[in-house]
Amino acid sequence: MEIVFATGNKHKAQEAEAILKLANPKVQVLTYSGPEPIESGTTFLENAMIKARAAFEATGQLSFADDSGIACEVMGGAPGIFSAIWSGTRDDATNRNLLLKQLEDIPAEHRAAAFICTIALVGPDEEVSFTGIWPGTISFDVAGDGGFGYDPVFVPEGLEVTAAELEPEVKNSMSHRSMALQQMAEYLARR
Ligand code: ITT
Repeated sequence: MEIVFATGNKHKAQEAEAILKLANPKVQVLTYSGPEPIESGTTFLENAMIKARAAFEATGQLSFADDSGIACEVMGGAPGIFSAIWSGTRDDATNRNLLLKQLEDIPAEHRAAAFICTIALVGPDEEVSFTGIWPGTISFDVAGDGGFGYDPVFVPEGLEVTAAELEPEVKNSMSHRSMALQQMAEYLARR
């Protein structure tokens, strides 16, 4: 079964391919990076739906999109849906350095955060969504060179290293994206 993944983010594409290969080997992911629709929604779900609907309309094939980000408790859930452009640029290092600066006076016990990923799946007769939440805390410094985005400043619950210090297979076995895609793979298998 072929399924289109609408994303311009190559890291997301790599992770999704690896996760879905294990979760449902019958699913073949085709990455689509056509004209990006304006993400005018106010939630991960609305933005994921906007991206998935645009891909379905352009390709006519069953399509999914991922809207994701990091939410910090002490910041009321920010950066949230604005994670990719938090500093006003799309540069990962600039974005995570700004977040570290904003939290510099916040003590360890108030640094709770979570990665959130909502996947929207759109086809001719269906519109469904799946969400994964990966809890943890924001570190005081960057560490690790794996992953992307906020991985070097995110310490998953139960671990003492950042997500960027994990092997890709380990991140993909526990991440927010993995939780959401696993649900999508199960949905596709029973459909
Ligand atoms: P597409 O919309 O084209 O898929 P994007 O990067 O613009 O790509 P989003 O609007 O969903 O995607 O923003 C997601 C941002 O959240 C991403 O750029 C990172 O800054 C952050 N993020 C999401 N998942 C992450 C992960 O697994 N590790 C680190 N940062 C992540």
